[in-house]
Amino acid sequence: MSTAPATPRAFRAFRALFTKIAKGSLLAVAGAGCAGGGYTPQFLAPSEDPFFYGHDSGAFLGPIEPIPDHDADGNAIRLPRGAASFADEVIEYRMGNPRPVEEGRNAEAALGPPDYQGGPVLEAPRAVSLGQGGSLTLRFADNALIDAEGPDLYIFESGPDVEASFVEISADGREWIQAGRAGGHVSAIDIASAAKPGQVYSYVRLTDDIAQGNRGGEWPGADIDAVGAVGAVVRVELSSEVLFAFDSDRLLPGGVSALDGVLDKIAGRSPSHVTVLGHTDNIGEDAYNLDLSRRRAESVAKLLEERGISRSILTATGHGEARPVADNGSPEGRRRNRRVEIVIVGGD
Ligand SMILES: [Ca+2]
Ligand SMILES: [Ca+2]
Repeated sequence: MSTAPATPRAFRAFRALFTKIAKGSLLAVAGAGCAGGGYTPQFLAPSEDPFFYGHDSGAFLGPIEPIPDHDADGNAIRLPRGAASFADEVIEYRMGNPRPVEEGRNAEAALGPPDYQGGPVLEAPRAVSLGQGGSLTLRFADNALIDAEGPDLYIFESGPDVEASFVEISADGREWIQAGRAGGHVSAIDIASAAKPGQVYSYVRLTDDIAQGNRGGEWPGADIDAVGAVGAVVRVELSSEVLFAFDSDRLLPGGVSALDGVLDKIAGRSPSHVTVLGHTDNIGEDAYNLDLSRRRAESVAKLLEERGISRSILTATGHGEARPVADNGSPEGRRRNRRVEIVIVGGD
């Protein structure tokens, strides 16, 4: 990333451009001279309209006119879930050595849509620097990563220095699979050779390629602005307290309405697959928790079937306490872990 400050004039020009984009008055942004030009998240963030992103040799061109898909040269990116396509949670940030400057250490800057605009950090940082050899683990919460036709994952690496990172993916945050190397700037990764067929991945880990040396000055290592998943996957997590009575697999009336709410959200789509996953906290016996989570997933799947989702595209699985998303050491963490996850694939 650049450490040279942008001139006030250049910055004003950038700002005028982004205001136009934010108002939706400018759909096509031309200009290879606009290196580091960006995109303002207000543009599409409230909706789930497909997200299009133009780039040219890594220089962001901003949102472009919608086209049906990324073209043969990969010059435009289509993310069917719009702003929801991007990673939502930081799981772990391990700063490499040398470390980046203070303002490059905010790992949350890698969440949500790309918003790096070039120039100095004026307010909140818009990218996080990994530091040489450092790593960043992110989770997709309201979406997920699957292997579909073509590229499945986009890594938005920012700044004038092109810095590569290794990409690993995981379904549970514990077992990791090498998925490739993101060359820097906007990189596409096709997880086809790494992914198991039909598997849904929730975690991505990026590790700066230490072999490339320190090319980033005060921002050593890859500078991550955003990580987007291409697949049209909707993930909903419902609290077990809302769905079921204590220790029971029988749906409460409130649970039925919560599930009807989920069905309303996907009305009109024709998903290719719906997976229901039950999870518990770590209180009690493993085997008991596994069985309870399975029975609960099955109850939810049954209701979905009653509501018209074909059994042939439904899978119900329980993971017991094996896939926590929060620390079981606190009541709040345990409450988050007691959940049913519904993963709806396809039908964008
Ligand atoms: Ca997301
Ligand atoms: Ca693929």
